[in-house]
Amino acid sequence: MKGVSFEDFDGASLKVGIVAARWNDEITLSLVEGCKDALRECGVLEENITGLFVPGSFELPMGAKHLLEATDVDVVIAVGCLIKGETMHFEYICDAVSHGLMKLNLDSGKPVIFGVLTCLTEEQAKSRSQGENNHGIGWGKTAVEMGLMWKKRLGI
Ligand code: CRM
Repeated sequence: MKGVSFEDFDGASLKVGIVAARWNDEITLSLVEGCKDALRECGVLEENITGLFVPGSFELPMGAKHLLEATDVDVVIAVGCLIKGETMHFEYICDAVSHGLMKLNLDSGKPVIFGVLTCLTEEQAKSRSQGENNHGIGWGKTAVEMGLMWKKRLGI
């Protein structure tokens, strides 16, 4: 299998936030479903999943920060899809979002999962957001692993 393998987690105690961009929403909605499928498989309760939409991927760090500060989530998954156009917009947003989300991880101390596809074509984005190759599944499991790690470190 390409990618990473995960243990069987018990996420029943976890509260998870998902912030998703509306740009390329056919892709991002499917990625969010992949995340939710994985969270459910790991035992995360439906009522412990909080969702928030923002306009585009550039807004994801601010949306994730809002979830961390205004709710009691243990971990946030930031979901977006950037598809390269004809200008430099793609490069600037990719750079800003990845740095913004990493900064939030380190500054807040809570895990923020990088659920952003950065694709050269729409076909690449589609193939990574559907079926068994839906990358949201891995991001959901990563959220549970990192959320449990964070709770264990705090002894809660
Ligand atoms: C995205 O998720 N967003 C895109 N955005 C929007 C951007 C942000 C605005 C306002 O702050 O800048 O919401 O995240 C884009 O503007 C573009 C256009 C790129 C271009 O070449 O014109 N693309 C995306 C995108 O692919 N994904």
